[in-house]
Amino acid sequence: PKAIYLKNYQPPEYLIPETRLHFELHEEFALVHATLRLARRPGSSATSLRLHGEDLELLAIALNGRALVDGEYAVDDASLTLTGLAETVELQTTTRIRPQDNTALEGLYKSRAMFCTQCEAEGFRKITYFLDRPDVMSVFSVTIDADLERYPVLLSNGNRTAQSGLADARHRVVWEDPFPKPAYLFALVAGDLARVEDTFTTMSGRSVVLRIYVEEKDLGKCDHAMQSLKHAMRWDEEVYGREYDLDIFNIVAVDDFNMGAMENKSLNIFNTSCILASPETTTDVGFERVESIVAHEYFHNWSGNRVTCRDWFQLSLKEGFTVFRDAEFSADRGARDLKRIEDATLLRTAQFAEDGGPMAHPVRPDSFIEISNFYTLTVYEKGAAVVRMIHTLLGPERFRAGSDLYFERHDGQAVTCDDFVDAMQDSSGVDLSQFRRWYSQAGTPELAISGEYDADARTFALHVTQSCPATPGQPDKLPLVIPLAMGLLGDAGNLRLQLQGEPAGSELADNTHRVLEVNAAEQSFLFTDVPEKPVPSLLRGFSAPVRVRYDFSREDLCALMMRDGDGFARWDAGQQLMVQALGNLQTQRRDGEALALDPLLVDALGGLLRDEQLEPAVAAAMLALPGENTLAELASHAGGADVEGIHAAREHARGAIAGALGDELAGVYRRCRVSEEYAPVGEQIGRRTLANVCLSYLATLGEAQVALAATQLEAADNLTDRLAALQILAQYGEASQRESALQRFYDDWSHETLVVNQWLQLQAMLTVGDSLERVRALMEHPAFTLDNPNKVRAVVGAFASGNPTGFHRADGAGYGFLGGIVEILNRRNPQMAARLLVPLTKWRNYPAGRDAMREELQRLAALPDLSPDVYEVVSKSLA
Ligand code: HT7
Ligand code: ZN
Repeated sequence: PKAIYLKNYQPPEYLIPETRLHFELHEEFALVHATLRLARRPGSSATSLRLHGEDLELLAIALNGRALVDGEYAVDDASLTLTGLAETVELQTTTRIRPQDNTALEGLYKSRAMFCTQCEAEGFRKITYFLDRPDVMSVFSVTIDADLERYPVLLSNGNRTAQSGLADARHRVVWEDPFPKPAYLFALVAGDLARVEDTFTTMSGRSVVLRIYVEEKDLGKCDHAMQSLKHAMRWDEEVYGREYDLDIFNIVAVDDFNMGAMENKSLNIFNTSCILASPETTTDVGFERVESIVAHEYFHNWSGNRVTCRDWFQLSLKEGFTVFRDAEFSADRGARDLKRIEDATLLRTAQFAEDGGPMAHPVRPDSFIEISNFYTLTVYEKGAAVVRMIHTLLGPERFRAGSDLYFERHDGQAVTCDDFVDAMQDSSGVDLSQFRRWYSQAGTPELAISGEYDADARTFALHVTQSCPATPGQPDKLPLVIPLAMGLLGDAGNLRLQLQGEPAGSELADNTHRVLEVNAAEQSFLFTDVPEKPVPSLLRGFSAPVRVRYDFSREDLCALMMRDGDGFARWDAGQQLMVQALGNLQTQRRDGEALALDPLLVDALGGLLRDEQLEPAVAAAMLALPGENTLAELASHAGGADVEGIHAAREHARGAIAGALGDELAGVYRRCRVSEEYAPVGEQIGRRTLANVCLSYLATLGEAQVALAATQLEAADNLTDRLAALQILAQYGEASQRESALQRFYDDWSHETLVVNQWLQLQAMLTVGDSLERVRALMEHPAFTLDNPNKVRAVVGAFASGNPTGFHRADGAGYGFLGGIVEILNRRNPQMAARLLVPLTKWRNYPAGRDAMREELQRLAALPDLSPDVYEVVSKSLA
């Protein structure tokens, strides 16, 4: 497989202003009749054209109505080439495809009894010959013929313009989408589906029909998604001035889907796990995920569909911007600090690891072998953080003006990340030329900061040095523009700030908060009139995707944790204190000393538990220890992660905290367990989360406390409490208790696939006994199949990335197991195979497992017939 490069981008020689497709769906195959109006691009003089096409059987081909014969065109396994073309031509092809055999879930495939499509990024070429690139935008009309009884519902993009009966108990429906779109936004669905329907009146007074199609049995689980959709539509009008543009918006849920959802124009297709929600089958986190993914896909209608990407190197143009939009939507709907905590945790744990690993790439990659491998945390989450920094630097009003200009300038176009930044720069007058480096430079920047207080001069200086480690292909880095949100904490709270160079007594709305613009390798910021030696509160709200190093004392961290004015900074200080304490436990363990948890941390947590004013959700976040993967990521910079040591330290800390604060934990647990009708709303979610965090600490104390989990499991009326209790029983209960609770849960819920998947996942992450043995047994369970991505993620994915001690066991069997699954999926579902591989690519971070992990990658590298997806990940991670 060959890499392709951004620097080699060329516009297409021909455009396809109009596309007519006629599908004949049958049980063994489908026929696709395509009529394409091809028009030479103004400025091009080409007379030949290479169309993309894979896994297609070409049955007929005609140009301008004349059938072509052998020699007048050329076909290979990836393309169809035409020569001697006039300026405009009409190409007709008929291809036969086999959706029933399509296990890769790209293009047209079958999910259970229904046909559906997934065309992003390059799936359309598996449906028909086409210019399958996002800068070729076409107006589509689609005719679908299928058996009436099996497939009464036939859907595609746009408006339904005709329907009729056909011979042989078949029927036909025609859809026309007036908006030109790239092929990756094409969608088709055929099935026996039920639907819920609602309407939305847009800001200009148009009524839009909203429909969610699901299997009949799931009709009762669509309410939350429908409400989420309506909230998202209103929010986009209010915050961005963006109105929906068709009279109908459809969502379809499918069981077999490689990712979460897809924003096809007016026909979003969702993984059932991201759309269906009910208290019995969905946790609080699941409800929040449905809301944010429904919003994300809806927001793409403008940021992605009306204005799309010129090429796939620009993927973050739509994904970074849309993730930023959905994050702000969620923050507005719920608790802003908590959303920032979740997003920062994801970035720090997984994106920083990606940015420091062998697959590191800029937000706008320079090259790729397989684009499916670049739907990454860097493109999505770091890309969103980059857009957030523009928002911070410009402020909300100027950012909105930039967004308006972007949509006005580029509506109906396929554009680049630079076009987005240009619009922000042109509308605000803020020079963003240096800022653009965020798009081209990979790696996580580091800010080394020190503070210097001069009591006589009453000044406090912050000295900031920025650096960024080398990444593959980028040995040298340039300074970036980094907005550093901060404050100064004094004895009685946050101090008023006066920055040297600022007009004296500047009357800012919040005079205890500043955003410093760091833009050079070394810089100092001087605060004047500082009455006492302060503790700096740095990177408030996670204002940039960077690491900060500051030599805080434990007392400083405690002060920030208990008293800073910024919720995110309080949480962050607590996490740093925990990281230090857990690091000390690891050192004690390595040195064979008795383990002793930092009493300062225990005191601080006690203070949190006693603070009845603190919001439960915030208390829960502050009480939770950093995860094992977060600790491993941090340790990868200090000689490598000791998986066993991290696990042991965490378990010891949990026990020590529970031992010292048992009464407080039990009190808070009781206080939070209010009996009320379940609703996935902020206040209730906060109480449940806090109760379950307390329970997970208490369970380390022994049988009597584990019994609390058994009682909770019995009494729970919702999956959040049930699953939390089951997890605790299974992890801390005796073997017989574990097995009977797990079996009973399965017996109760075996009819609900999505609940069973969560049951599988919970077990794949248990650390008691032989985890790998358990995972192998789960794969033999009738509820498991390798053909369903949700099941594979629940068992194999959860084991490899959510069960570090099991996966990294000393004999290397975890690595061999993962490699074996990747080998099986390599051809069956290359996208899944490549994604599953990611934990193995981190081999340099684990001194103990390094050789065995690398050897497993080498074994895979030597296999014949590697898919480009797997080849790219394996070869880059070994380089
Ligand atoms: N834009 C969508 C991406 C997507 C995808 C990409 C590759 C393979 C399968 C896929 N399914 C969906 C999802 C989104 O970001 O909204
Ligand atoms: Zn997206």
